[in-house]
Amino acid sequence: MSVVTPPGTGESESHGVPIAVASQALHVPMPTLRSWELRYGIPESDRPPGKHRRYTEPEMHALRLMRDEIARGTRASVAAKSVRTLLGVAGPAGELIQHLLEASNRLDTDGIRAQLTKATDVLGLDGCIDEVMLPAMRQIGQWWMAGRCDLSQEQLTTEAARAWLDKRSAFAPTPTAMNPIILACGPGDLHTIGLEALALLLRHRGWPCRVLGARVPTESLTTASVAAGAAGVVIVAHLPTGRRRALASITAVHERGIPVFWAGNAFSTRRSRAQIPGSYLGVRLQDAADLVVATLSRDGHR
Ligand code: B12
Repeated sequence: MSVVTPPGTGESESHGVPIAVASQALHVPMPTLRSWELRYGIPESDRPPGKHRRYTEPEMHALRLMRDEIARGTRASVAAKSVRTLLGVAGPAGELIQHLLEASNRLDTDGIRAQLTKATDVLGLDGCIDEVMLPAMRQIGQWWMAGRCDLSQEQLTTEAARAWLDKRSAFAPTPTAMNPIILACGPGDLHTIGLEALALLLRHRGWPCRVLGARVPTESLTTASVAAGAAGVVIVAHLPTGRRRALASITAVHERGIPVFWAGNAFSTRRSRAQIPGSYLGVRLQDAADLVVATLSRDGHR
């Protein structure tokens, strides 16, 4: 597993520091450090824990994250899960996610938006969305489930991300395609971020987009799609309970002869994707945007 290494702190050397030094540097008792490794695998190590254990800088980083999570009141088992999520992201994205989550913890909307802008500068727009924004949202979801953050923090973070997407969309390049792509949540679904993020990526690929947003009834979707002369329609459903109604929308759009694309956790299993007209967009938004563009361009919509 690759880890994010923060700027050197002088706490460790290249071969690592003994547990006593790690304990002193982190202000965490030695037995606690041993228990984190034994019970939760933080940090991950091939070596058996013992008195000759030495902590390298990436391992110190993992321990620092664990210490800070627990200090915020998270149970050790949940903290370990969060640390593993953060460390699973390689390169600068891990650090950007961490800073975004810190801004979220401070309820700092400007800070959240600033981290997204920074992520775009570092990773490009596609990278910002797939490697920073969505993983950060998943982490917030995990915290919310564990009772580690409340609904207001989740909502504030969501709204900050949506405002950032909206602002970026206003400055997207002039479209080069004629007919718009319509994007809508399934009739039962409120989860719009993936949809709004995809619209931004499509706009940056030259496509005009109309985002209809949350809980779009099947009839409204088909009426709007026909009226706008839609080149294609994207439907997203997160909740398995909303799958049936989303499927009705997909089928209705397909029956109007409009290319239809769909995504979301409601279609996460192979079985849930069987015998649905149109194209499944997968899980990475940049790949989804490329697939939509390739399909519509091939079909002569550009
Ligand atoms: C923000 C949020 C909300 C906000 C949404 C605001 C908004 N405008 O979007 C609000 C507060 C409204 C909300 C409400 C609810 N939510 Co909510 N929410 C979230 C949260 C934290 C982030 C959602 C998000 O944008 N994720 C980013 C997405 C894109 O990531 P992802 O889920 O991993 O998606 C992957 C794929 O599914 C796919 N994908 C998903 N969307 C798209 C879109 C496109 C275009 C493409 C190509 C791919 C794609 O690609 C992703 C990458 O791997 C998630 C946590 C999470 N893990 O995501 C919960 C989560 C989705 N919510 C959940 C639940 C249960 C609810 C509620 C039922 C809670 C309640 N009891 O009221 C309601 C349902 C309301 C409704 N009818 O839809 C569950 C869903 C569990 C399930 N599978 O059934 C989650 C997973 C949290 C959890 N762990 O329990 N939620």
